[in-house]
Amino acid sequence: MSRLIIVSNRVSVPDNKGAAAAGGLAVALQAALAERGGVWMGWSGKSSGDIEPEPLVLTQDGNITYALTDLTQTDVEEYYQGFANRVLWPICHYRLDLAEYGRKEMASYFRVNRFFAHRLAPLLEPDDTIWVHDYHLIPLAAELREMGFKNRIGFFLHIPWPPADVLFTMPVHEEIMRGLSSYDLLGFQTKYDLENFAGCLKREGMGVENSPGHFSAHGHNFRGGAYSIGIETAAFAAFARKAAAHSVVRKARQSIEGRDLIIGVDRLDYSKGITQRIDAFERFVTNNPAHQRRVTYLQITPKSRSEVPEYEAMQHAVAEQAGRVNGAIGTVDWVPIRYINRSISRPVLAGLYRLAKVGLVTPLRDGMNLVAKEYVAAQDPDNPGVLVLSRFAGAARELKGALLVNPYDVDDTANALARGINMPLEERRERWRGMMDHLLENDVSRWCDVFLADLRAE
Ligand code: GDG
Repeated sequence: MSRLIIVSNRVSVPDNKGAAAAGGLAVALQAALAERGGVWMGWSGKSSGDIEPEPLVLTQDGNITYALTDLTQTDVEEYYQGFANRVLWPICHYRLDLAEYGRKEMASYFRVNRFFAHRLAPLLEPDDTIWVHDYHLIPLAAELREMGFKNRIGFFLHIPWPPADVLFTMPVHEEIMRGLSSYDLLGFQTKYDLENFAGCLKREGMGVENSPGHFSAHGHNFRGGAYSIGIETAAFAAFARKAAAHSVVRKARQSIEGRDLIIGVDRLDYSKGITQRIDAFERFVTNNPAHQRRVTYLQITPKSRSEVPEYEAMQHAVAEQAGRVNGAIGTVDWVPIRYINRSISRPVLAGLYRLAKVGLVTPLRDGMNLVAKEYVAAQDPDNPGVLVLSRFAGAARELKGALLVNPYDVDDTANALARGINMPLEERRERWRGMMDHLLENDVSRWCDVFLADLRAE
């Protein structure tokens, strides 16, 4: 079997905290690498200041080589914070209003991709299979092809792909489309994203779809498919069971005694719909006085990309909003919203999901949303909670037992909360069972195996 080479912006180098801390994607990719042997290359997360980064730092773990590079401070600011997080991220999440186009940032994005290709090249063997991840590295295959590499190269996009009218607002959309066309296999989260991609190709005659999922563009034939990412379902369900004994989870249970818990877990990001969700919670409590003082909404929101201005502004806005709602509807003996603005450990997270009667997952747009899947996996089969899920998350295409909402419609989400909190046990069990069976069958290892099998198939 040929070796596997994974390239992603950030790399999960194993630490001594083990699989429980790592998250499903890292565990699945490490397992795929261990099976075949290979390399995982990416950015170290560190800046080399204004001097050229040192050579790659290689760490060997069994048959896996982790290869990390620093980036100059200019590249961190222009490629990562700039083009990746202030152009591609908002555009792919349909937020034209937040995209900040700058020529320097665009140039840096392509320059860093070339730099990655040159650093990766000496590690490559002719029959290696290369799997590139996410929006930071779209031009990587084109750079490798230009250097003469003929390897099979696949790409998986973790975030949504927008329709042509949205994508084409980006000045370099053609180069981005050409970059995608240099892969052998493109993986999207859902068939809607794949359809949007096909629409972008067709719109300006950049390429054609010869048959479903088979494209020709920019002189290259390639395939595209929907590969919905999963989680490590069985392992996550086991953490959640065991986490009941964890001291933090026990304390949380005591502190909500007698009240229903609603949980939200998101990186602090404008795509996650956190402010609309807090409004919906307030509306739910106001419209349902019987639930006043009988419900606690726990929102866990680790800081993310704080160096990007939109994220910094949001950090203040959400904290202020949670404080305002608590002030408006709270009482001396009831704090309606508990807002935690830092990361908590994965096993504790699993235990908290299990305590919650409702998992409230309402992104305005999301490639997949793993929190929705984790919430389902963590439930007690005898007494499962209810998932309230945005119809604009990729996960909504799969999790048929969720209560689907339009997160822009505050009343819709508030009504779903009421329905979830009041749902009879029988209905909760039935909805949960269908979702859990789906997640057990379509877990992250399967996602990885199916993508790699398709990439290797001629
Ligand atoms: C991108 C796409 C796609 C969150 N808070 C804590 C914590 N988390 C973990 C969750 C979950 C992960 O972070 C978040 O994953 P999501 O899928 O919800 O969202 P993104 O970070 O935006 O991920 C998304 C995903 O890629 C995979 O393809 O689903 O659509 O946007 O695993 O549990 N983990 C811990 N403490 C926290 O406080 N330990």
